[in-house]
Amino acid sequence: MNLFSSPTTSLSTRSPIPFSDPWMIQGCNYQLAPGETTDPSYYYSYWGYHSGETVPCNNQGVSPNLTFQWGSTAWPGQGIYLNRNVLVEVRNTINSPDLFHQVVPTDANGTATLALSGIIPGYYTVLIKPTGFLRQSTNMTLQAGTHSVSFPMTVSGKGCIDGKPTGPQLWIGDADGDNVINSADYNIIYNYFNKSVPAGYADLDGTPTHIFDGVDYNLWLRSICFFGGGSGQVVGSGGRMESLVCYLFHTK
Ligand SMILES: [Ca+2]
Ligand SMILES: [Ca+2]
Repeated sequence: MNLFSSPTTSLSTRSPIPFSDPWMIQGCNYQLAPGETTDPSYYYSYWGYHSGETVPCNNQGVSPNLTFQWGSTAWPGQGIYLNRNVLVEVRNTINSPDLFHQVVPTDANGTATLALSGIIPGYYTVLIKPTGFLRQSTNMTLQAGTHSVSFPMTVSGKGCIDGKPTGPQLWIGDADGDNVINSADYNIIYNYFNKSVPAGYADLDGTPTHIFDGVDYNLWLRSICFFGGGSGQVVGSGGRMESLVCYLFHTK
């Protein structure tokens, strides 16, 4: 990390490179210097306010806690149940590998709390995937302490007939858990229609009986229609899932 730039080898002419406070060393929050402001043009003393001091490191070794809520508490009344397994992932960016992942069950309100073990304070992409839904993501700062975040698990698509914006629609239809809605999910619903949802597959509406029926089929069909754009498939945030994650996703 370059903190200063200089046109010569003389450090006395160095200029600070702007960055956002608080900045960190090995995951430690470095406090503002006495009198320092968050103004990026703040002038840093030649001698440095913290010269020779131990870096404050109150946060190091403490994992952030995440409390998240997905969906709407109105959904159970509409037949979509929120108490189901949810895969939680933390990445540096949407396309980088998982730094953390864990499957956690949410309660009837779609809420769960977990410790993000090994995550040092920083700015991250957090992704969740409730069973049956496609993955959604958000970017947020994670530090020691508890963080709350919500995921709507809805997306506005285009009407199948009129092509007009649909407004928020359920981001649902992934029966086999690969983060793609396509004919493979249709075949599963078709093959097990009016039967119990087999192990390894996700009931879409999450009714206590866990049966594939016309409700699940309609949820799949609406997503293909609203989000598929005629392509016959819909891919969730971060792309198709890897087999390892799929395995975790299906493990209770
Ligand atoms: Ca799928
Ligand atoms: Ca069902």
